Amino acid sequence: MDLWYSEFHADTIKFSIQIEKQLLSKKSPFQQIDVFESKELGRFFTLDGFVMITEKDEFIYHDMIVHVPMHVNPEIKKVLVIGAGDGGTVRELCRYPHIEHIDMVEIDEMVVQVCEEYFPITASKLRDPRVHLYFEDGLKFVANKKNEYDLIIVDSTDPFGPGEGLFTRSFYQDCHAALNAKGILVNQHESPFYDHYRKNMQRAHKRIVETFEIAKVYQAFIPTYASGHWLFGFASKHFDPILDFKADAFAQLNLKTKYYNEDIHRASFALPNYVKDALAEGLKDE
Ligand code: AG3
Repeated sequence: MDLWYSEFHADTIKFSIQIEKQLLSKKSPFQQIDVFESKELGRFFTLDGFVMITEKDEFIYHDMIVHVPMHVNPEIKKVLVIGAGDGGTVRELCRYPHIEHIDMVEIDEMVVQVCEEYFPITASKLRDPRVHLYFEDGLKFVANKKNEYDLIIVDSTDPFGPGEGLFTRSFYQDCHAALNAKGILVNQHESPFYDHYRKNMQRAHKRIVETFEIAKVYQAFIPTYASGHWLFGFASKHFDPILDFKADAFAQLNLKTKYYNEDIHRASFALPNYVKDALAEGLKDE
């Protein structure tokens, strides 16, 4: 059988993966969830037809969304994770013994159920005693928190459907208020390459710059996301991700990581000119 999964990366660009088998197709109250098996990328799942994780490259995204902020402030103890139903972000956070408390707020309980069944390695730490799971709207959850967290990670879908509110100015303001004086916000920041994603990136950056004292963007190479060039946002009230990078703390922890390392930490903030220009251009919008 010649079965292919295809995703539009732009209006006239398709990315396809040959499928060995479709393992699940289910509609939750929030979105369409599909799980596939493929030869090259292993198992992967999509939400509303967009790849969220594949077994082969999820380590890149999860290393970069977690280990970058963790090495800027080695005293992070209390973390809020929004979205992230597959559990990959929590799995990486749980590798730090000094993290005491993780609140994870995922709007769609079905994503967690599916990932616990089909992606046990990614979801392996969701039942760690430090992890407190809430199946509710992250927007409302964060709006009720003040001065509480050292780190907020927004591991969301793209800005439509359930992920839409997680790219708004009022959400970033609520995150700012929910963070303590040394708090850091990291978010998945879309991609600079194709128009549609670039606009999402520009809008998010403008809103974060307007809300946070320090706002930087860093990059990673994620083969299964649009263009393979993906960005993350680092925002903080206090820390600069390069000037305050604690390389020694990383060495001491002796964490084995497959993507993140000391050089990557610094280098990931070095952006190509076309990306810098697009970010600067975006600040002028509206
Ligand atoms: N979170 C989704 C990142 C955005 C993907 N967008 C896309 N493929 N168009 C990833 C979940 C990993 N925990």
